[in-house]
Amino acid sequence: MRLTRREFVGVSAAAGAGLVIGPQILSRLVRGQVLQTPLPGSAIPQFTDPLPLLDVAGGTIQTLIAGATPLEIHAREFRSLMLPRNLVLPNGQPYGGTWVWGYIGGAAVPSGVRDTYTGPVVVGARGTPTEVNFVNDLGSALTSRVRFWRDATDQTIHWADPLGTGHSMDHYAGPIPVVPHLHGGEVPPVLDGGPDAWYTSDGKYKGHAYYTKPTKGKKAPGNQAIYRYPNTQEAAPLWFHDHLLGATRLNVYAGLAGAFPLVDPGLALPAGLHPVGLQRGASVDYVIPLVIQDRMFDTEGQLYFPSVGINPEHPFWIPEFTGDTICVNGKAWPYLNVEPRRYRFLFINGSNARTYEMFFVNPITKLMGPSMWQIATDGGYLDAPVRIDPNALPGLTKLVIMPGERADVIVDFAGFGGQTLILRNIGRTPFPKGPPPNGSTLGQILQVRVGLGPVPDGSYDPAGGGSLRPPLVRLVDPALGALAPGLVPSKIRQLTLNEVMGLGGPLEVLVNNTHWSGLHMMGGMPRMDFTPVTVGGVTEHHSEVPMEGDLEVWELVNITADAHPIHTHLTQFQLLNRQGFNVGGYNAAYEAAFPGTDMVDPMTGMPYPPGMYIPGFGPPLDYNLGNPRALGGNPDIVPFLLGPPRPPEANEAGWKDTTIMYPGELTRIAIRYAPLDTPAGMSGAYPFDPNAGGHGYVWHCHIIDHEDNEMMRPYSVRPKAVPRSLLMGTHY
Ligand SMILES: [Cu+2]
Repeated sequence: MRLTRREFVGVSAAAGAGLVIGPQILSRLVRGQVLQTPLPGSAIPQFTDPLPLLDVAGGTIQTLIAGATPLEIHAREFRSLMLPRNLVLPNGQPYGGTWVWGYIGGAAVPSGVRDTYTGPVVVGARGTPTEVNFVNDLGSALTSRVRFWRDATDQTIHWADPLGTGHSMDHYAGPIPVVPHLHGGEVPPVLDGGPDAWYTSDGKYKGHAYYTKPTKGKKAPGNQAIYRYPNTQEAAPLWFHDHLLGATRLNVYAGLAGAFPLVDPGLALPAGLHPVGLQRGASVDYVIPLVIQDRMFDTEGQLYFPSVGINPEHPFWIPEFTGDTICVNGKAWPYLNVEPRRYRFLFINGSNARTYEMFFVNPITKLMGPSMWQIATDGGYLDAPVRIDPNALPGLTKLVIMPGERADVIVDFAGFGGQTLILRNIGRTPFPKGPPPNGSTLGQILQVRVGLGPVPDGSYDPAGGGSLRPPLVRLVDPALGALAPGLVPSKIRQLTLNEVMGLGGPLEVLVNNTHWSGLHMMGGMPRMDFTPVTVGGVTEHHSEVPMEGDLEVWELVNITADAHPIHTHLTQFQLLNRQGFNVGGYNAAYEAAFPGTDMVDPMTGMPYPPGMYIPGFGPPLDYNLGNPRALGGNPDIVPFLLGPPRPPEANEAGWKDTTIMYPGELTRIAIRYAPLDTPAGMSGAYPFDPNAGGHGYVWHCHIIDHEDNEMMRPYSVRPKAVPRSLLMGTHY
């Protein structure tokens, strides 16, 4: 296929209109860099190439069945066919693939163009630790052919800064740093792959929280980290992705993401349900991952990332990346051939900032369906399948996932033989109040071509009722939206989600109005109500320091205009409820509580008077004593609550590690710092020290552009004095 002249003119006009020559672009031109011209998503042909499937199912996504043998996974740079393979570019050249970064299992250097960068999919088994040597073979930002990466780095935000240049206004041009994080994993803190555990491709530079399992006797190369995941938790659709401090948005955008479905050999699933798919007689129908990521491309078919910042303080960081092209498993608008029977899909929202609100529809007849049956959330199987039926108004009609969330879903295409369906997206951007997506581009995710039938199907039928598993541990009664009977939280924390405005728009985004450092402002004074924690010679000031085994209730007050997917490391939580509040009234009380300070307001040049919001001050009151009802240092939300609490949706009533916090609402979660299968009412302890090496974890917004610019806090767990079966330096 070839772009028509009209499309090409459209591309050029759009690119010209969007091009604002700011000083940063001029400086790039001075350095002789090539300016990228965007290729509008509307110019990319749709549904021409098949969706990449697992290689065990005949597809191209590398699948690694993890056993006792250690794995080696390399982060590499290569070309991947993200756009239609027969595309002719506006310059008349045939499309030859898009330069990306991806994880590839094995030591062999791949040659040629790959079908996808998604993966690998590592199937881990509960009870058998998975040891992975993550090797960084990405080279240097100076010579990388992933052009957008260097041009979008912003060294003015709190980032890894391997070369120690401070808050340089230039782009980063050194060896590329990475750090892999197992999202949803119940792992020791030194294996968490947190933002400060990064290491560069040349092996010379490391973050202060870097860790690798000791290699007996021989010196390990510096460009790798060996993580031995304990796999002690219940079966769950985990995934892994890069988590580099201040540049996760760029490393993930370049392609560093895979899946880690953890299966439980000891869990008896219903007949016809296989740990990694559906069982049909003697054969296994493997799960079809759907890693959904919006992207932008340039006229040469390369990844494009807007990098003209909106505030002079951060010349290249943009508050939220949302692209104009939908990619699934690394392909722009792919199609999938199915038979008219059941399939199992693992949805992973791997996008930077876009929320998807999805259902199947026949675009010709406009009839909606089939239903989706969700069988697992982020942290594992639900007690029973939950139907998401687009025709069931006012019931649960759409699958809504924000960045970081997963949904394990069964869809039955029986009765749809011969039809061509679309997986449609109506998620607004920003979510949930922005404009809806264009129906012909961002409103479409995947085309599903259903073959003629009927065909026999002996696989597990979620419509048949019955339970999926022994009842999961309930910290929450989801029907009531209340704590399970008899449970009393050790602590209640009431924390805020804040957006700090600059002259040109959002300047940074915060949790509890607190920077990562816990200092009042960068380079400022520590708060006396926070706990200093030193790791690798660097001191952070933690405000959330839960006791191992404790059940806490966190109430997150979203006083921003948009929804945020809040993610906790180490432990999953259960959603208690959501409740509206009088935003104007609460904001007034919140602002009034700020004490004033000698620090100068950059907007006015004057010190902040009492009663004025101070960005990055932390909470206005003392964290421990300021609000007698709840920790957190914020005025009590209770007088401002509106209406009754809303229980979680049926498909949220399981373990979650990432959940949607809507604007103007208080979202309450029940979170316990213990293995998830610890019975309710019991305290519990991890088989590893959750404070091993003195390290902590993080909790943050999973809009990656937000987490990269301060919407993330380090936290640490006070461990119990109990013997551990897994020891640092020995078992991991
Ligand atoms: Cu956010």
